[in-house]
Order: sequence, then C-alpha cells, then structure tokens
Amino acid sequence: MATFKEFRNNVKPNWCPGCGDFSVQAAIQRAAANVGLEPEQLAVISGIGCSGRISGYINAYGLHGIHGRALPIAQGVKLANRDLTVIASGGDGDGFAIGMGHTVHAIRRNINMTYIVMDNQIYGLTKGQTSPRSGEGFKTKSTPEGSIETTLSPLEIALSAGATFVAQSFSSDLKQLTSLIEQGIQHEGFSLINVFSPCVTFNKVNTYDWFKENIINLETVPDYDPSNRVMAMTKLMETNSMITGLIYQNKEKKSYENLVPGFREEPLVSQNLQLSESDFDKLVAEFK
Ligand SMILES: Cc1ncc(C[n+]2csc(CCOP(=O)(O)OP(=O)(O)O)c2C)c(N)n1
Ligand code: SF4
Repeated sequence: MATFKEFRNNVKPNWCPGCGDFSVQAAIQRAAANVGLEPEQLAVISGIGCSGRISGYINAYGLHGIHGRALPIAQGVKLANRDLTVIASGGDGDGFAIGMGHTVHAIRRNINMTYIVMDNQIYGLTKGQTSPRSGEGFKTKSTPEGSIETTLSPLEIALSAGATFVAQSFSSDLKQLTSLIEQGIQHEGFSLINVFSPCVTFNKVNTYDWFKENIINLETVPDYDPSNRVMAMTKLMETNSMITGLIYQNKEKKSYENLVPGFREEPLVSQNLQLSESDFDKLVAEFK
C-alpha cells in the first residue's frame, strides 16, 4: 500500500511561502494514502491559477487544464475510466467565476468524483483582482473603490443544485481537511469540498488570523445533522457560509454512472472498441 510520501514527486512547488495551497496538496496526498490508493489509481485534474498548479506536484495521473474547465475534463476522465479515483481542483475564480456553469451542472450530474476548491477570495495568479468570493467593499486593483457586487455563496448554490456531498475546511486544519477529502473520495457521487486557503501575498483581509476568528467548526454545533438539507442551508445562511466540516451528505441518491442506461462496469479504456471487418463493411454499405 502506498504511503503519502509516494504521492509526492520531485517538483518543487513555486507557491509563495505561507500559501494555503501547500496544506491542500499535503491533505490530498495523505487522504489518497489513507484510503488505500496507489498513485496509478488517482488522477488530479486542475484548472488555471496558482491553485491549478497542484496537479503538477502530486505523483499521480494529472492534467493542468484550462481556466474554468477542470470539471469537464475530469468528468470525461472518470467516464472513460471509472476505475480511477478522480479529483478536480482549482481556485475560487476557476470554479465560481469562469467555471461556475460547469460547477453547477457537474453537481447536478453527480458523477463519482471529488472537486476541491482552494478559496482564497481573490485571483492570485493574475496578481490580485476581486473574485466572486471577495467580500463587499473589498479593495483590489480591479475594484479600487471596493467591490460593490454581492459575494457569491457557492455552497448554498450547490445545495440548491442537488449536491450529494458538500463540505468546507480551512487549510490550517490538516486533520479535518484530510478526513473530509477521504470522505469525499469514498462518497458515491460528486463531492464538493471548499477550502479556505489564504493568499498571503495579495489578500491582506482574509488572512489566517481572520479565518481563525470567523470560522465555526460544525463539531462544536450541538445536534447538527449533515443528512438534513434544510438544516445545512439554514446553517450556511445564518453564518454567512463560515462553517467548516461535513455540511451535507445524501447517501441515498445514486451516482450518474449507476443511473445512466448501458454504462458498463468495465471501463471504456479497457474495452475493445475496434469494429470487426464485417461490421465495418455493413456500416460503409449504409452510406453507399
Ligand atoms: C480563459 C481565460 N481567462 C482568463 C485567464 C487569466 N487567468 C488566469 S488565472 C485567473 C484567475 C485566478 O484566480 P483563481 O482561479 O481564484 O486561482 P488562484 O490563482 O487564486 O489560485 C485568471 C483570470 C485565463 N488564463 N484563461
Ligand atoms: S499569489 Fe497567493 S495564491 Fe498565489 S502562490 Fe502566492 S500566496 Fe498562493
């Protein structure tokens, strides 16, 4: 069985010292080892952004894709080879701005995979513009007078879109984050994990200290029931989405792969898709 060190490669991350994304990388590696995966059983597909670099730093199959398009690629990988564990990842800009359409429909589709968003409430790679997750009044180069747009609540949107697994964590809480990624991987369907992952270089408002002061860990909320969707939505609304832990899980709904008619147990990649000569001739005859 692979250890978490075997999910490391020799590429040195070029994130800024202190960037929250380092811990997300470590948590993915630990979770993959803890659930008993081998590197060749995992595919990490990312978008573009500082966070998108993560696929290059993990010893597994990986693809550093296109901005906002990690999910279409990752869903294709999973449908072609259902034996792979697929993790899609990227930033809040990647998943909740340019890629938001894909995010909502991937949630509804419920393919068995995990989507990890590194939410630093800013565009890091492009040097600090406002993202849909930035707070109102947030000043950046793109909003020098302060953002006037409403902050997006992607986890509320996820619940409305029929999400079967919604969780949130903080990159400083490696134990909780690792456990949630393990649960996400083991969930039979689409799991969304939003991770507060501070950008120490460009976001001087939502810092490690700010998150520590504002986060409410659901473990401290008496009688919280993650199988109760109304409770999950209410808690998100009451706390301005500042809760961490397993927010909602529906274990009843079947994944896309288990519902789509004719979807074979044997992965597409292992099937012989070559036409026999007689079938080929029949096909050609139809066009004559
Ligand atoms: C189609 C397209 N539009 C815009 C860009 C420029 N761009 C690259 S990364 C990025 C946003 C980065 O922010 P986020 O996704 O939150 O990731 P972070 O860098 O903060 O991890 C943008 C706008 C691009 N690469 N491709
Ligand atoms: S710019 Fe921000 S998000 Fe990008 S590597 Fe540096 S700290 Fe991380």
